[in-house]
Amino acid sequence: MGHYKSNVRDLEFNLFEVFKIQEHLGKGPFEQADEETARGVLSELNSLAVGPLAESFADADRNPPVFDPKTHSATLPESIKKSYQAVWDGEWWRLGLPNELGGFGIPPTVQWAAAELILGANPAIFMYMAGPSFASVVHANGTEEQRKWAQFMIDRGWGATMVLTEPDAGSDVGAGRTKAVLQEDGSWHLDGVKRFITSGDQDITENIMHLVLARPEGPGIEAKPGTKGLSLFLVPKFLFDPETGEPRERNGAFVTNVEHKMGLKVSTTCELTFGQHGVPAKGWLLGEVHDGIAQMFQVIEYARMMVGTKAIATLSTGYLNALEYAKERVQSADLTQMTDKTAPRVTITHHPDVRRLLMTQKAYAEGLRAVYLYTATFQDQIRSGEGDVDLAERVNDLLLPIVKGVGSERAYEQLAQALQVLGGSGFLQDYPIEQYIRDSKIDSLYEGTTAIQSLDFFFRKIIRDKGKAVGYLAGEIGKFIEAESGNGRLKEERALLKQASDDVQGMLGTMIEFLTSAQEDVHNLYKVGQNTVRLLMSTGDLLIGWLLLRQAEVALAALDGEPSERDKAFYTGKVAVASYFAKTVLPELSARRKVVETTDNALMEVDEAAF
Ligand code: ST9
Ligand code: FAD
Repeated sequence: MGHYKSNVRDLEFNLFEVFKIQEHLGKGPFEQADEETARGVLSELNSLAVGPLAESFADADRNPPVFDPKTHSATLPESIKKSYQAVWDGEWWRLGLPNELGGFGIPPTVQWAAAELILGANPAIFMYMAGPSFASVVHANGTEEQRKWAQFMIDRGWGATMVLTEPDAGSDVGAGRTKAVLQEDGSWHLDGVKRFITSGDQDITENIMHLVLARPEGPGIEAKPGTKGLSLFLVPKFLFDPETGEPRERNGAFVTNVEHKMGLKVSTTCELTFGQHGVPAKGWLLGEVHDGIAQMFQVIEYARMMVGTKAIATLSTGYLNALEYAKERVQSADLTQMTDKTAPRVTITHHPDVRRLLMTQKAYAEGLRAVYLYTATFQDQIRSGEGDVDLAERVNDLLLPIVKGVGSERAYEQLAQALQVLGGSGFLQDYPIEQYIRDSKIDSLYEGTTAIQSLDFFFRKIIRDKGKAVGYLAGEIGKFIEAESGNGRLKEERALLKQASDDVQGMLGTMIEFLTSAQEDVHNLYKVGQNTVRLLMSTGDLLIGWLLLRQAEVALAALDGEPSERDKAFYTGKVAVASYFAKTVLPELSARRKVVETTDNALMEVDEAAF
């Protein structure tokens, strides 16, 4: 058996029993897909994920890509190339494509469930497959000629990158200085150095299309500061025949370093230098508009969802690996017999603390899976155009920083607990968890750090949205609290959920007061800034608590029927984990609310030297 332990049962439970996506299948843009197709996709991809994709996971970590500075090229280990080929040959990259570009007509919910399987087995493979997905952004924003290029990217299986970051422009993308100078033939010459570019070079695709943010310069072009002065340029690694896409001479975008990293080693992270090696770096403005940051956010939104799903996928396999170990590891006597030195030794699942560790991991792994799939239900709605699409877009936007920010933070935290279950063995490379921890740390950093997610959540997704999306969510949670279903067995949990919902609304109310009072004293903004991550994480816990309880309600109804023995255990686990989370995690929100309400600016007044 490979390292990857998937959880298709839970994916299908969410899709078909909780969110009931089958009601929207077989019509509109999802005409080609029915429930059987969706289940078939997950089943086939699962075989690939636990087999050929997982196979290269450890090897590619121990034998990372090799960079040759003379040729500016990165060579990947053979093992990952084999895995990549397996998923490519199965045409799984079509899953993420719109129908008009050759997609399968599968809704985003099923796409993300499928993505979890690849991301959990070997996340770098998913990232190397960016070409077709990024091509759909080129297609949506490009000129007629560029739409043809998008088709080359798909048909010829090119790689693709998103190129924002510079040494002095990380979170602050608007500080970027790379420039693009307009040429007489309408193309642009780029000049500058970008860093940390994922998949910046590799030797698995014939060409790479870099999507680059740069400052345009030319007659009549107004220079604007910050992100609004950036445009998006298409910069291929090799120039190509405009009719056939056949690669020609090398373009002047050269990889000048590949970073040595803590984890996710097989995914190349590159310094990319434009126009500084004697060959101009030719680029083409995407579309006709100077709207680079908005265009790039079409890629970023997808990538943020991807990063959150990656983190959650890794937590899930980490938990399942820890669980398997705990069921077999015999150590110590049962606590009730601790004074009897001759008492039989038991498996560690008997110890209350190991149960605490495992149940908390289960809660976050399954609760966060429900969060990302719930988010994807709004993407389904946006795609199908059913109902209030404007609201669906707002709710999707609100939930993205939770999927990405909370998903990545909780996954890393809980993976450390998964390792703890294995004791000293967890520290060894004989087990996959140490690599999971190294590979998942990046998720709270790239695609906007957690702090950036939290600022986006509060200022853009709540305040600028005038509370529409957050109001909708609060209403949905409120409806669940008021409802009676669950055989009256979820009464105590509903009361705990109500308190948690009040606490999050209390935190938000206080932060809005801080924001309002900043009109009199601008320093009150610091009180907001001290609490945005706290609000993001607390809203995440509230959503997890709510969705786990919704699952428990479905599970209780199923238990009233005649489930199989296996399903009985599954549904019983659903009720147990929801109740555990409501009783042990949700009450913590009251303390966090108090922290928000009593925030002063003492922290900001501490002299730097005193830290
Ligand atoms: C990175 C890459 O880290 C990591 C790995 C990527 C790997 C990709 C692989 C993908 C794989 C795909 C494979 C598919 C395979 C399929 C197989 C299927 C089975 N939402 O607030 P303002 C826009 S990349 C939307 O003033 P500042 C908006 O246009 C590096 N738009 O910002 C706005 O204008 P307006 C990632 C947003 O103060 C404009 O920006 N780096 C949003 O100027 C200005 O907004 C980062 O993420 C939003 N949430 O700049 C940077 N926010 O207001 C992090 C802004 O008029 N830093 N816009 O609408 C930030 O996000 C900053 O907040 C900032 C601030 C740069 C936006
Ligand atoms: P900084 O922005 O310097 O942040 C340092 C710390 O300060 C963080 O804790 C941050 O949260 C905090 N901070 C910064 N500003 C604020 C603020 N306003 N409020 C509160 N806290 C703040 N970039 C690309 O363009 N394309 C890629 O493909 C890509 N892939 C990557 C792959 C890897 C492995 C890595 C490590 C990075 C990658 N990046 C990529 C870059 C990545 O997106 C940035 O590293 C990230 O956005 C953070 O920027 P930074 O590293 O400069 O950190």
